[in-house]
Amino acid sequence: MIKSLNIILSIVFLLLTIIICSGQNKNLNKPNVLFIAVDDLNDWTGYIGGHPQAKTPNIDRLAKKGVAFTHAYASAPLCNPSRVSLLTSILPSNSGVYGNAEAKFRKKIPDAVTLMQYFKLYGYKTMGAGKIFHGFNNPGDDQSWDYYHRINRNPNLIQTKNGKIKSKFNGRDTELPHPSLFNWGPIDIEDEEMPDVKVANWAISELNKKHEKPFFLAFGFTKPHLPWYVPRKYFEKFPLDEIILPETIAADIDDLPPFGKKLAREIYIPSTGKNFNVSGDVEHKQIISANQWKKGVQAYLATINFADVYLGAVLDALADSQYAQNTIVVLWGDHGWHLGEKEHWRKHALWEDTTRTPLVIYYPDVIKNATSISHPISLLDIYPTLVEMCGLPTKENIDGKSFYELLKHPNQSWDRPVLMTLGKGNHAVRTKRWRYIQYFDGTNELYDHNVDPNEWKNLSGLTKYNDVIETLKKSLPKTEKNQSYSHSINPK
Ligand SMILES: [Ca+2]
Repeated sequence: MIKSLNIILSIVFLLLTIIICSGQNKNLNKPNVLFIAVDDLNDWTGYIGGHPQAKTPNIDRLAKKGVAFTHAYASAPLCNPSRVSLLTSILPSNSGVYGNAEAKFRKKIPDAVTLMQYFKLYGYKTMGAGKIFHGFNNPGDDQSWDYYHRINRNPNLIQTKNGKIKSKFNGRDTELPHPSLFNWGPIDIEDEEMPDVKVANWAISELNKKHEKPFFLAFGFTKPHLPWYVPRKYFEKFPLDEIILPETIAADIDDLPPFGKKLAREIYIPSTGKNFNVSGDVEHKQIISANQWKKGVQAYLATINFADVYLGAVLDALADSQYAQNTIVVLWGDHGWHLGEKEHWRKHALWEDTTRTPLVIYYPDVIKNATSISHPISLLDIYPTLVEMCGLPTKENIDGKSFYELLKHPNQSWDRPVLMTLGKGNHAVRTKRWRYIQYFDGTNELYDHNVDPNEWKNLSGLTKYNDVIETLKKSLPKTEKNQSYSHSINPK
């Protein structure tokens, strides 16, 4: 009797051991995620071809190895709403997070479960550094991280006082009349002093460690965000007399509605209601009159190249690590940037150049790597895609939709229009062929990307496109969360 009880107990113990071990193995077999954000990087990457002089060999080699999206778009053309939308998979119109003033996004969406939080919930170790949410060196959300690594910044590098940036380093060569944030120039310091390099080195150190659980390792570079101060050698790769300006046409903005002109010439900040010209005149005019256009282009190219070098260092570390074969790499930018197209600089608008970003996903042996996809894709959809790729339960109550099937079968049709938002009532809808923009006052723009990739000719006034517009309008949000101010139209 006792003997048979012992046998039964042994069998039960054995079964329990098998169940527990298989559960652990299931978790151990989950892929890791290396999640890379690059701040303010537009389509000036080699693989997208937004500028012929862009030098991004490391992004390009990842693009060549993985699935490279040539038409990925942010939900909002501004850091905070774009990042909150990507990291919660909730559209700005459904969260009310329209601008940078709502960096504390949980005031608007207290119950949102961020991407990292969701992975943490299902057994992942989540670690971050740099700029993932809005703000460098700011975890942004306590619930998202097991560990967030703060960088020791060199206090001499950039000091801000009363909104003015002072640099103790020689070599700054901008002559702009408003040197607060909008500034650039070579600086004479070692790369290792740059905060982004410290972020990259931290990510490398984590890739060299043994982790007991699958990890979600996120890091975000703050370059090429302004100010474009990077070590001199990066500027020297782009001689000023060889700089090619972006393609533009005269009077491009003449066919824009008043609010479109305002977005082109002013800096429009949703959710504060402020719109301003930094020194009372149109920024583009100042840049031209101070002979700074080529210098700005040079500085942006140099700063992109700097970020690319250290992105490459992390990718090399991954390739040399024990995680090379079981890690999904996701590289994204948070929105686009203008450098004089439509007389516009910076972000804060709804055109192709302000909303298009790089997006590359690499997952060894599982997806159709070495592929390029030109279907428009929203960064909003990264969250559910990663959830599905890692075999986690489907996340309910989000706006995003997984495109994992597209990663496996890139030749399939894919016609999910992408929605972009700049404050309540201002939206763009992008399909493979069209970009439709509608502002809060009902004025609109329409561009045909089959013949007009630079969005030079606004077709919205032509009656023959009425049906096209009606179809595109169906993708605008049906309801929208409020924002706390009303728009003003006073274009200069
Ligand atoms: Ca035009």
